[in-house]
Amino acid sequence: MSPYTQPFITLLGLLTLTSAQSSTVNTPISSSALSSPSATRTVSRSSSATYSQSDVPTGTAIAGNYDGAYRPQVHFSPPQGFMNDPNGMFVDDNGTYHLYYQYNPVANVAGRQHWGHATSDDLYTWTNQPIAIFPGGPTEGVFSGSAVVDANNTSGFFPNQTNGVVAIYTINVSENQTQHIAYSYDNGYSFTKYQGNPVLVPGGTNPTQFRDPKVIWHEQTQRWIMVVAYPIDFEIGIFSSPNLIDWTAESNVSHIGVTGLQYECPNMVEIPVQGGSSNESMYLLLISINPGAPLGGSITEYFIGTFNGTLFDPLDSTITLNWASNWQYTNVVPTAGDQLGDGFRSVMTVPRGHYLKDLPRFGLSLISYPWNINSIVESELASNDSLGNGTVLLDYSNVESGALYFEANITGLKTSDSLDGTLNFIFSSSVSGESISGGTFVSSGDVWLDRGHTDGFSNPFFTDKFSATGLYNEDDGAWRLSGIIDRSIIEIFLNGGELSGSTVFFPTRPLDTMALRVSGLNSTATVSVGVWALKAAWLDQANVNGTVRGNVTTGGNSTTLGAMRLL
Ligand SMILES: *[C@@H]1O[C@H](CO)[C@@H](O)[C@H](O)[C@H]1NC(C)=O
Ligand SMILES: *[C@@H]1O[C@H](CO)[C@@H](O)[C@H](O)[C@H]1NC(C)=O
Ligand SMILES: *[C@@H]1O[C@H](CO)[C@@H](O)[C@H](O)[C@H]1NC(C)=O
Ligand SMILES: *[C@@H]1O[C@H](CO)[C@@H](O)[C@H](O)[C@H]1NC(C)=O
Ligand SMILES: *[C@@H]1O[C@H](CO)[C@@H](O)[C@H](O)[C@H]1NC(C)=O
Ligand SMILES: *[C@@H]1O[C@H](CO)[C@@H](O)[C@H](O)[C@H]1NC(C)=O
Ligand SMILES: *[C@@H]1O[C@H](CO)[C@@H](O)[C@H](O)[C@H]1NC(C)=O
Ligand SMILES: *[C@@H]1O[C@H](CO)[C@@H](O)[C@H](O)[C@H]1NC(C)=O
Ligand SMILES: *[C@@H]1O[C@H](CO)[C@@H](O)[C@H](O)[C@H]1NC(C)=O
Ligand SMILES: *[C@@H]1O[C@H](CO)[C@@H](O)[C@H](O)[C@H]1NC(C)=O
Ligand SMILES: *[C@@H]1O[C@H](CO)[C@@H](O)[C@H](O)[C@H]1NC(C)=O
Ligand SMILES: CC(=O)N[C@H]1CO[C@H](CO)[C@@H](O)[C@@H]1O
Repeated sequence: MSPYTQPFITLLGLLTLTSAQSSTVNTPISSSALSSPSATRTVSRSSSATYSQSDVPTGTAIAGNYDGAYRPQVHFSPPQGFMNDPNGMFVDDNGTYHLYYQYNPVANVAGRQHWGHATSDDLYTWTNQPIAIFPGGPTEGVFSGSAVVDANNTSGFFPNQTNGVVAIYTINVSENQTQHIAYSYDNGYSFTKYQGNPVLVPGGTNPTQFRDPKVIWHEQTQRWIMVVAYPIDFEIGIFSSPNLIDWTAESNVSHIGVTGLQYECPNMVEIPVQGGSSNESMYLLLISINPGAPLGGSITEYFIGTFNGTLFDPLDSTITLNWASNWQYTNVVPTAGDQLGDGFRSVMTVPRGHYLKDLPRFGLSLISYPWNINSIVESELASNDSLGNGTVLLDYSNVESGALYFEANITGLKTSDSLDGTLNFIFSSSVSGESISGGTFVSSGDVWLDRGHTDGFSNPFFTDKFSATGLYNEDDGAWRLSGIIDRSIIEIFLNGGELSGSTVFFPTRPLDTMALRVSGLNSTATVSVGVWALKAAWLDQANVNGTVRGNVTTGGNSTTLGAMRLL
């Protein structure tokens, strides 16, 4: 029985460039022998207590108002308070996806970190669950980590079941960061902390900088593998364990790629290669850097390699969810109102499917496309399969979600001589004229996004414009752009995800008009366009007051947030 754990990556950054910009760092993993930082298991027993502050509810989901102008309808955002990294996604044996996330339920800025929890059957429609992991005391933060299904009871925590879940996470105190585990008998809804925590403590000279463990099962060596960051040493530690409790240092990956100021949230996943021999797959090591990205702020970069040359049974496509924000301004974006409960902060991207593809010039590259987007489509708004040079104009003010998916394919292209013209889109407000625009120049391969014409937020780090360059592949004879816009976030994908970018934006009035224009195409080319309204996955769950209550079947604790105030 093989556990099906879903990898997560933490995306710090408004624009994820998953091909061109990262090609310079697209190098094989080089594992060097363990150098300075090291870690050992401690035998000291620390508190396994769960400390819940009086203003943080236990045993009940926090309700949220999902009816705001900035509330995305097919993207995950927390009921209230502040969210950052996704943590420990996995699928339980019921087929339900579990998302945990870095969550401060008591303020609209990062601070008192818990593991928030939500579940979904389709990754677009979410049910908020009670907070899953609480700190052990007032000075502790439960930082990022991951979760695995211990199907074989390697830990010994699960004598009677094959669906036991173990969460592995960082406990942050001002003196140090250590790795802890907690186990769940009920498919990941509630956790018991391990009595022998911590299971891994920092060595070296920076005890306060050792975090974000990501654990996978390594079939070939029949043991658990953890990647964990030594952020300011620019090292990723690789550890192994037979039981999730005792960890042995294996190797370090040092100073690869763009280092920024810190390495964070490493992730290692196995990923299929498209067009390779049927069982071919490789390992992908992802590292978030913060700040110091080429486009400003924080990004995730990836490295493709083998992990001792092993091949697994092919997995289903890798799916990731990403935090769509940026540490340089995430604590101040205008989605939260004055008081806790008026709004929320931070949004995850839509789920993305991934595979590796050998692209001309770039070589093996990570492809990212919106996963199963058709499952959340409500209706078709426009369709034209012979647009040529022309415009699709659309008033979508009556779409309840305010969320659209669109595709535009230019086909019939031949040699690079035939690459001419532009394909542009603009979403605007019929009231204020504010807009988000973007598009692609077919001849140069450039793709761009501009959020500068929205007036709801301004900040020196809130970059106006983004661009990247894709490459035409003659074998495809096509140039494709698709995207999702959802009230305050837009995600675009070039050529099925060879390049992708996500950006948040904050107009003072809702955007309600779409125009998609094609001009200057070669006469051999044709254009097909489709635009679809997406469901209001959150509002469909709301009561008459727009409140989404989450899982209310758990009973337990009825602490309410009525008296809470912004800290
Ligand atoms: C599994 O799904 C069924 C049907 O939705 C539900 O009744 C049951 O509570 C779920 N079990 C767990 C452990 O979540
Ligand atoms: C569980 O045991 C089976 C049989 O020994 C093995 O193939 C599999 O890799 C193990 N998986 C985990 C997660 O322990
Ligand atoms: C699970 O592990 C515990 C502790 O090692 C052991 O007592 C129990 O028998 C194991 N259960 C199974 C089903 O292997
Ligand atoms: C496992 O089952 C045994 C026998 O029914 C029971 O005594 C024990 O409490 C169970 N353990 C857990 C962790 O549920
Ligand atoms: C980390 O700091 C805590 C609180 O000050 C202390 O009790 C603990 O021993 C420290 N752990 C390590 C491994 O240094
Ligand atoms: C259109 O494309 C063809 C190649 O298919 C090329 O020979 C021709 O010059 C192009 N026309 C223009 C006006 O660029
Ligand atoms: C598009 O416009 C260009 C000139 O701007 C023209 O050469 C071309 O034939 C037109 N293409 C189509 C498909 O109508
Ligand atoms: C665009 O191309 C993709 C990939 O071939 C295809 O799946 C999709 O249906 C096309 N969309 C439109 C609107 O033609
Ligand atoms: C909606 O809000 C009104 C006014 O605050 C309140 O009386 C009513 O109980 C609420 N309805 C629900 C279903 O919460
Ligand atoms: C609510 O939580 C319980 C566990 O506490 C779980 O069994 C159940 O499936 C959840 N229901 C929904 C709708 O998520
Ligand atoms: C309910 O909350 C109180 C205060 O936070 C806590 O002491 C108690 O253990 C909780 N009960 C349950 C069942 O979670
Ligand atoms: C588990 C395993 O086979 N590890 C090997 C991975 O490759 C290095 C370098 O060849 C070996 O030293 C390890 O023993």
